[in-house]
Amino acid sequence: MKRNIGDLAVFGGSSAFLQPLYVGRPNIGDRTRFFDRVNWALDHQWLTNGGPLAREFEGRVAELAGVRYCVSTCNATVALQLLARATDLTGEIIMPSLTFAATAHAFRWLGLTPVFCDIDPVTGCLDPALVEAAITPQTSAIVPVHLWGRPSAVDQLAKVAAEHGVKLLYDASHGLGCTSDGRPIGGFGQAEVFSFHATKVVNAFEGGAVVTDDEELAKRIRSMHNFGFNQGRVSTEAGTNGKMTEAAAAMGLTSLDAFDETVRHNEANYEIYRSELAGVAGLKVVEFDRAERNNFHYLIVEVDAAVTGLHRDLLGDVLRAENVVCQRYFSPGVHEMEPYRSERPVTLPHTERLAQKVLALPTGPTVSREDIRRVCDVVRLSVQRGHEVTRRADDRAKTMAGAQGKGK
Ligand code: T4K
Repeated sequence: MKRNIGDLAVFGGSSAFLQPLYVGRPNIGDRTRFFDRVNWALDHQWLTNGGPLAREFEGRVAELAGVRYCVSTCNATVALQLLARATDLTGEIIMPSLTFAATAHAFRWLGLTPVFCDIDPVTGCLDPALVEAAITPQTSAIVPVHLWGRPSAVDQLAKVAAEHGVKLLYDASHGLGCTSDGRPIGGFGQAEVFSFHATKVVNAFEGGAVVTDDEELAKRIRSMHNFGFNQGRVSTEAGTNGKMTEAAAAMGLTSLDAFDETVRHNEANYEIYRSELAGVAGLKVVEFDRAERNNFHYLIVEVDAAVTGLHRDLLGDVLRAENVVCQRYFSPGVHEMEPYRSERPVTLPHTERLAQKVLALPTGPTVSREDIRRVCDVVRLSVQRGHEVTRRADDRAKTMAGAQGKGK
């Protein structure tokens, strides 16, 4: 256990972990089942184009999401694009900025205009009143994100979308297995999109899905993700290739088999983080509504530099020196990245404030109770002695700059 600032690896102490402890380790499940499934696909020589494993995966995802239709895709970015095309979006798309760049890029890549809207500072999700104020005659859709699996204000957003006649399409990349008022994420708006990237709660190496209760929409997306072909393999409109392979579906199914176990482990990890970091002034562990189902996949802490004297970025440096590979999910906000900051500069006070504070810490089945205790030792020590850590880091930076100057 580290007791003094001098024990921190960033100041010359030994690292808390010999091997890197990552955020975003894949949830693989039983690899024998995975290889059995892949062997089955190889034996049957059916590797893609809506094969039996992809269809089974779709059925299981639809069931978990409580919807009638699921179309699996090669990733969530393409799933968002398929959805944009299949719902004939035009002009401006209102979305949050506190998200992964793909939410915006998916639409921008199609020539649509992401319009970033500020969030509710408590939930981190779109503020429906601000969404309403951002609607213009060019707006064709609202694309909220269920940030870290916490549900957006689905009922208020549905009301705004209906009143203004715009589509409501969710980026639910983080939301598999979560609920809003007991209703599963997946069934809100016209459709929702899941990601099954390697780093997600269920992984298919790379993968995504559009889920919906709208039969016509599902049919159009299924066709579009296979070059726009109809049953007779004649294209009825310009499509793309957005299909999920059988190998990806084999991984997705195996990861899904482990889903309940993964969530149980995540929840237990969450409780340990909360108790280890309880009462540390200026540090908050993200809260989930315990009346809802959550997947607890993202373990986010908020560091308030005004209270702790320690900026989130410096805490990140301290942790990385200890071999704890944390992530700034999601900072900076997408509106502060190119091309958006040049094309359409905007100020989003709540987003910018929260983006300065958030840090994702390691969780998931490969992270043990003991790992978390060691991570929390470092976090507690650094945050509680935040002013001192900052002073010492500044002094070290000045010394290094001086030494470099002399070396020239
Ligand atoms: N919308 C939202 C709200 C999203 O969060 C995302 C994806 C999307 C849309 C788009 O979905 P996809 O089109 O990707 O299906 C990672 C993922 O690449 C990205 O999919 C995910 N969001 C985002 C939150 O995280 P990076 O840039 O942070 O990835 P990277 O390579 O830096 O890895 C992150 C961590 O995961 C590291 O600690 C290493 C670890 N890792 C990663 C991989 C790939 C592993 O341990 N094993 C692995 O195989 O974006």
